[in-house]
Amino acid sequence: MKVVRGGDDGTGLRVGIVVARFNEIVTTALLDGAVQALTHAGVADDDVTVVWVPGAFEIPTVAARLAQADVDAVVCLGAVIRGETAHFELVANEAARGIGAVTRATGVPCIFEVLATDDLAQAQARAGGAHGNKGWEAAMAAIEMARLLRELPEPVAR
Ligand code: INI
Repeated sequence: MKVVRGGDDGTGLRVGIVVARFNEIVTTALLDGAVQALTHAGVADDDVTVVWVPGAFEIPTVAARLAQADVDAVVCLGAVIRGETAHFELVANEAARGIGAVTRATGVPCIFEVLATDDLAQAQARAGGAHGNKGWEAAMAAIEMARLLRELPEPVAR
């Protein structure tokens, strides 16, 4: 039996972070958590690229560009907070759909950490508050997936 686990060693990995400006008080905290986690895991500062986009809807476009360039994983950070219109649903759904499409099309792990919450307090609780920092968790997931893919065999032509 072969068991493959990715582990948490970020040494030598190149990581892109795409972060939305919308609800910046939350996303800045997610970004802080993600950067701290990458540093803790051994990712070199020079191997981290942070790109700010207007909102969560724009994340997939930049995630695709980074994934097609030279990163081992992309961390996607945003905060969608429920308002009074359906805009919330549209933005959250498109961000999820778009990031999922990029990761499957490119084969590069694109970690989905776009919070979708009913209010600001719920978001802040997950961005360095009572529920921890989802940015940290996202960064660790990126490292695990990047390492995992290096361990797995390359696809073969059939
Ligand atoms: N973008 C977010 O990142 N979070 C939100 O809560 C949000 N809401 O609720 O509107 C939001 N909207 C902007 C959207 O992501 C795009 O930037 C905008 O529609 C332009 O394409």
